[in-house]
Amino acid sequence: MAAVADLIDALASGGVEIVDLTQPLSDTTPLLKLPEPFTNTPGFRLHELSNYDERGPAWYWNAFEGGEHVGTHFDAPIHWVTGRDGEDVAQVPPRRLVGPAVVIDKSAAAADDPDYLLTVDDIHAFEAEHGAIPSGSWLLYRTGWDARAQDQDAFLNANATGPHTPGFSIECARWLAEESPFIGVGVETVGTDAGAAHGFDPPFPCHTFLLGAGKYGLTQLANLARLPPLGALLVAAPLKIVRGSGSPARVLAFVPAQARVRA
Ligand code: 23J
Ligand code: MN
Repeated sequence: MAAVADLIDALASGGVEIVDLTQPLSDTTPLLKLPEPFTNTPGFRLHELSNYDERGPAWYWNAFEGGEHVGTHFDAPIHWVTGRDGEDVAQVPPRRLVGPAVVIDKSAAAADDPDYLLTVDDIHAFEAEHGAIPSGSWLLYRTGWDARAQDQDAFLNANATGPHTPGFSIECARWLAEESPFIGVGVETVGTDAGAAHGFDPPFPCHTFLLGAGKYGLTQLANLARLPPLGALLVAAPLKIVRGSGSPARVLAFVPAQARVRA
């Protein structure tokens, strides 16, 4: 098999490009805000150990702290009670961290309605237009929310009735988990569920069904506008935190140059 050699050549020649789907991780990265009485996650923070100074004359380094579910991050099955007997983030097989990316663009719908919920019909319409979904794919759901990712208030888009951000319909979440060829979903928003999903039945259906089915979530993705609808390869690299429910992740896409959409 010459596939890896061909890939190395394609990377060298520019025939394949790497698109970084990761948001910067810092103390200003937006955070999920759960309603009372639930515990919220701490943000990401660096603690400087030395900076070429008396604490370490030739080296700069930091300690860091923060929740597992901060910034661009991976949700493991064990994160949700429905997946409690499933994999923690260290147990996710590497083969499941690499797969075809299927990119559905609902940024126009989400601009009109911040509570827009993706439906099974939307996914069937995508298939009719672009072709069949490969098994083991990741569904990457473009909503335009990445443009808000440097601003906590715009990103959460909360008012007196709570946060208003796009997500998946209850039926779509169930179909994704139980019937679809997808092994995970990736979103641009703070979580895989819609902002209003705490009030759905069941609450947080995307977490409930996907993680309960041993599938995965990726959040706060960037640069989905630079991917084609089909044809890119996703690589998600969460930290191998033993017993971890998730982890900040570096997420990359391998994109055939002629298929790349210029943002
Ligand atoms: C805990 C409770 C509710 C939600 C979440 C976490 C997430 O979105 C997450 O990051 O997994 S909705
Ligand atoms: Mn999460």
